[in-house]
Amino acid sequence: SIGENASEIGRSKADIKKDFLHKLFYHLGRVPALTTDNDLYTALALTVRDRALRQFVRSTEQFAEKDARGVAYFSAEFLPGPHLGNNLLNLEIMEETRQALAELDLDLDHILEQEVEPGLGNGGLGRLASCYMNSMATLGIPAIGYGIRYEFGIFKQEIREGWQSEATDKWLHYGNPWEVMRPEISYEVKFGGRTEAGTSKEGKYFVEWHPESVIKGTAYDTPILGYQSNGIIMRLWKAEAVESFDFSIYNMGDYYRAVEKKLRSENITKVLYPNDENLSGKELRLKQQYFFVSCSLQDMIHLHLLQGRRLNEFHEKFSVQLNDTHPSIAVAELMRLLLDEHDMEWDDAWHITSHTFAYTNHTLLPEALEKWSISLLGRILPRHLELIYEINSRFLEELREKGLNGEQIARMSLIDDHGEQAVRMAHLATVGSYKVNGVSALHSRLLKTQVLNDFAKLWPEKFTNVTNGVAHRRFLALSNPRLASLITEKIGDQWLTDLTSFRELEKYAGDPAFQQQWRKVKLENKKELCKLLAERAGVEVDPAMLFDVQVKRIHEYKRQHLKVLHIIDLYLRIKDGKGEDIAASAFIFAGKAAPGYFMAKLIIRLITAVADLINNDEEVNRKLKVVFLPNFNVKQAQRVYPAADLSEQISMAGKEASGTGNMKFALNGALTIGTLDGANVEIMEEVGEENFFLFGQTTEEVQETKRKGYRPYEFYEENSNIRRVLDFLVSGALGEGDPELFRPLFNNLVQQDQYQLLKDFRSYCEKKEEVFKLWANESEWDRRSILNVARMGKFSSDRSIRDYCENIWNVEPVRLRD
Ligand code: 26R
Repeated sequence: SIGENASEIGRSKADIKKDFLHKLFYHLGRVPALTTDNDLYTALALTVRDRALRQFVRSTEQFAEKDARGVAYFSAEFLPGPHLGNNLLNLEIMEETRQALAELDLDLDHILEQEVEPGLGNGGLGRLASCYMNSMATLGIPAIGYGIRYEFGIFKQEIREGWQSEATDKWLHYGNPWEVMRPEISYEVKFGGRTEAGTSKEGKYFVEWHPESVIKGTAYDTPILGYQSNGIIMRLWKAEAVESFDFSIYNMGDYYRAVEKKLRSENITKVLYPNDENLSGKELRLKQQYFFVSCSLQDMIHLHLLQGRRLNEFHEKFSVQLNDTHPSIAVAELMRLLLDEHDMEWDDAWHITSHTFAYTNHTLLPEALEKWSISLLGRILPRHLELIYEINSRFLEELREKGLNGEQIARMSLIDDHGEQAVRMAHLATVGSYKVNGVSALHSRLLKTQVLNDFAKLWPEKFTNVTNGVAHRRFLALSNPRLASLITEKIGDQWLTDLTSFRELEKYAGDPAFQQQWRKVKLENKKELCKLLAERAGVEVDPAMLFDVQVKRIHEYKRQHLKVLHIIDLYLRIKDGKGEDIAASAFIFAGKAAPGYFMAKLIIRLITAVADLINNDEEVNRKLKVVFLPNFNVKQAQRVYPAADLSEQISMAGKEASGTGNMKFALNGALTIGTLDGANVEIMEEVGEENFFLFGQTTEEVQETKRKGYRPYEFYEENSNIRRVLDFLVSGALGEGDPELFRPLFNNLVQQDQYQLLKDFRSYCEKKEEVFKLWANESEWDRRSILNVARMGKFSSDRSIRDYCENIWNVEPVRLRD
């Protein structure tokens, strides 16, 4: 086999050094005197990529040998973060590499810094996909991740005069050493045009699709390693024109038109849509979704047939996980491929399709539930619209037979008839899947009792939960090496493959010597973050302060402004000379706002305005600092979580599907202040109520408040604290003295307050008092911090993937030989 015969790639210091120099000279053609930092990075990346690809080839051979059932993870977003460090960790050659470079007078950390990460996702959902890739590889799951190779990922955030501004993310500018282009793995994808039905000579009904245009998708593979040996690939599709333009055309006009056509084709994978949780029905986005789904399904069918299998058993060999509804057009596309391109009958095709897909829902927010208008679908994907109508009419007929009434049937229809007719993609995904899951216990419950209630009543066995998890190797072993080695000294290193073994730390929670070491690690991490804060935000922070951190996409439901209102409250108290009980705190924020989301951008402006005010006020700035760290991404995240004392998870209950940052913070020893939302509920369950700062209304209370008619203005009138803080927003004290700057926020809070900030404000402030009190008691704080970490076992993405294997995929891990 290739894997076994491929020339051995060594793991020793000498091997790595030799290969690195080889890449530098012969791959990059560099003489030592002219070598740049990017050359060094690229040479090392290529050295490591060889080893990663070897693991991938070996794993693939063994999966094939076992004829194992596999998983295709369909995701419009992946946020892998920097590859180099993670791959060194997973290959267990970090130290050898460090030494090899040191012998060449090179510093590994400096080289690691050079990597530009692929920002091919918005936030939680994309990062989750990448955590799952690492865990699937680690556990030996035959898996492939399919997605889109965006030329421009999530925008780069800069702060200009306090406002967010967006710059394009040119992540491919210096090349991408991790990917392997596969020009021979490419598929054609059709768009537009019309369909034509006919009957063959044998009397068989068929439909032909005469598209307006055809675009080619080419595969780019990136190896993703698991811990100790196994590797899988993330296969991303890039769009190109079908024929590179026709050189036989001598007419200049046609020549340019041919070039134009090529450029238009490549548009499809140009840029990631930066809208988190808000849909605008963009044609190009629909094209992106269909493009990657079609390439991926064609690729799977090709592989399946190549292995000599029959299409009838497609669903026995593959499970396709739909990461939210973004790839849900796959339901119609697989039907099309089976019916129109592989001559199957409807019932057989539907059996295969509805036993292939499983759908994960990641949000309950109505504005984030995808809908595509019938007119747009009909124009771009005419055949799919027909198929969706057919799926729907059969589905509704089934409901009628079951005796459901007209109202129920209209609610469940794949077509929304209110206003402009549109296809409800969550309904299509639910009908076309054999399993549907939410991403935390609470979210899955709400999914069943609210958003998809009718479906859950119809098919109770279809619905399940898989609580999210995080790649603890990246978010602890790699990013917090000090804490990782302190823990390993105490309990050994089996936690790298079994996070539940952290339980053994519990017995040291009260040990003063251990607490002291624990505290020292946190302090060192905070000192490092301080350097970053000074460099990127221009704010000097004392590492002894309480680091109170909220990092996540900026959204009203996540309530970054709740934290800001509290900071203003503290500021006013200090100004009144009543701040003795306030712990010296650094309030750190980071996160991107969708470029068209006015309120979110105004919240960023509010944070920078409050930061300016407080950081420059001598009376206050020894007690409080406020920092907005620009351009939060995976690389920054890895420096933030290890340095946090307090994790802010303060969304309105019922709105945050899970959260995964909450897990990363707690894993690194932060205590959480949070609501009973998403996975916070389960985190609190695991760590114990007494080790968690809980505040705010429950989901049921939120709904009750709304039902009774919530009048936020009453809080403004009746609570003098709230009034003082809100009035301050429009007093002219913030943001260049313009009292109108934050008026929209003020109005929104006193008039609507859709996310009930004012209702939860008092409870939040009271909890903060408890936080400050506990902070004064160092050893008790440390004890709770240790207990939090000790009880995080459940939140490894290894556990999530095991859950998917058991409850959804019915896939067995393959024990791999090296
Ligand atoms: C339709 C389009 C506008 C769109 C909607 C939503 C594009 C992107 C998203 C991203 C959303 C679904 C997302 O990232 N959701 C987050 O998923 C995480 C992983 O499950 C959760 O932890 C988190 O609570 C949830 O907000």
